[in-house]
Amino acid sequence: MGGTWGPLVVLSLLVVAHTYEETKLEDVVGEYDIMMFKNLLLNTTQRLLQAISRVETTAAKDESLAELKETMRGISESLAVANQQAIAVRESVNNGADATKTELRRFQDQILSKLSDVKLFMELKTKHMEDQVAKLGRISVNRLAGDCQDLYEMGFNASGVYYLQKFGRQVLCDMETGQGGWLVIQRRAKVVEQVDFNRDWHEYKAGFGDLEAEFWAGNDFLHVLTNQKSYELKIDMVDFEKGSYWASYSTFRVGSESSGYALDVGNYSGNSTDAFTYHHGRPFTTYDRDNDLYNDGNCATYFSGGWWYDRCYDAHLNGVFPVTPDRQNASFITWWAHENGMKVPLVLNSVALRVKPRLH
Ligand SMILES: *[C@@H]1O[C@H](CO)[C@@H](O)[C@H](O)[C@H]1NC(C)=O
Ligand SMILES: *[C@@H]1O[C@H](CO)[C@@H](O)[C@H](O)[C@H]1NC(C)=O
Ligand SMILES: *[C@@H]1O[C@H](CO)[C@@H](O)[C@H](O)[C@H]1NC(C)=O
Ligand SMILES: *[C@@H]1O[C@H](CO)[C@@H](O)[C@H](O)[C@H]1NC(C)=O
Ligand SMILES: *[C@@H]1O[C@H](CO)[C@@H](O)[C@H](O)[C@H]1NC(C)=O
Ligand SMILES: [Ca+2]
Repeated sequence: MGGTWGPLVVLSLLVVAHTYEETKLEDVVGEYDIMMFKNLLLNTTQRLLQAISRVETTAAKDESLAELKETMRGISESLAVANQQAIAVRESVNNGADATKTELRRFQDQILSKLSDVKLFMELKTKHMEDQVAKLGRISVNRLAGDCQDLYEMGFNASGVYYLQKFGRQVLCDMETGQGGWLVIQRRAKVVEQVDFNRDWHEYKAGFGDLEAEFWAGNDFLHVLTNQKSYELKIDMVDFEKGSYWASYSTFRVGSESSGYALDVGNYSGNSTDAFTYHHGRPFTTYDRDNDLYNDGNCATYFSGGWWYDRCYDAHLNGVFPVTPDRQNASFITWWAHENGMKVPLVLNSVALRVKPRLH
């Protein structure tokens, strides 16, 4: 809709300007004033066109276009009034009625004051519109949320499912842990219906599950998300009998599909063990795409669930949910820990992976 009226109104503005020429205003007012006025028209038209093209590239254009339209209509009306005045002057000059030098000067003054009204009006309106466009630009371009931290900074401080305009998708935000602004990229928990994480490449690529329950955000999304800023990762885990643990990584980035969504993770801190750095640099593997380093088979087939397998894992957070936990079953959601110098598996019945822009 924006594309249709904009140029039309500008056109009518130019037509009005052109009519001024036909009435030969130069005969009535000084040539210098006419030139000034034409320059003003050109200038404001130029600015309006620039403003329109900016508005047309922004997202929330409807309101601003309605406003622009109104502004342009106002300007056209004022110009039409000024034009009527000019025609009246010319007619009275042509009719010769009272065409004395003093009368002519009186008309000249009227026209000039009208023109200066229009000039003022146009400058005010153009300025106002430029302000509107600038404001719109801030809202729709700079404030296009790309993660939960952006939303948090916009004042959204309640945890829950939000719509991320930048990526046109829903995400789960944790606005309460730490300073808020955490985007949950994976979650496992005891729910009414456990989600099957043994999925193929395309399902891991697109993401699956239920943001209110268990889900995987999707490898394509992880790639674009973690490449817009530098992100940290926090993993919260609960072993079915040993309680809770956390692991943080100040680097977390996922490569593009052509890299196999290669994992860039590093700089552990936490109160569990660093089981994830083992997977650094590895591409993603699913049962239908073997990118692991295990030569005799596919880790995703052996242990269930897509992951950045090596040969095969120290952390396995997309494994089978342990409905009946068993520390010997390597298909369950697992995180290798150390206990009294022994390597022991944590079997998790609750996990969440959250990312947040790293604060420098
Ligand atoms: C229009 O005039 C303003 C000042 O009145 C000036 O800053 C601006 O550069 C001019 N724009 C054009 C396109 O001539
Ligand atoms: C969330 O924001 C509202 C205002 O938008 C404020 O009243 C409230 O105290 C905030 N809550 C927290 C936990 O910061
Ligand atoms: C790890 O940290 C969490 C959160 O601070 C705490 O609840 C938990 O008890 C800690 N676990 C261990 C093993 O220290
Ligand atoms: C590693 O993490 C610590 C604590 O979070 C931080 O102070 C340090 O700058 C990080 N180092 C790198 C290389 O990112
Ligand atoms: C491990 O758990 C999976 C899923 O419940 C099951 O299919 C498999 O048979 C179990 N393996 C062993 C060795 O118990
Ligand atoms: Ca293999």
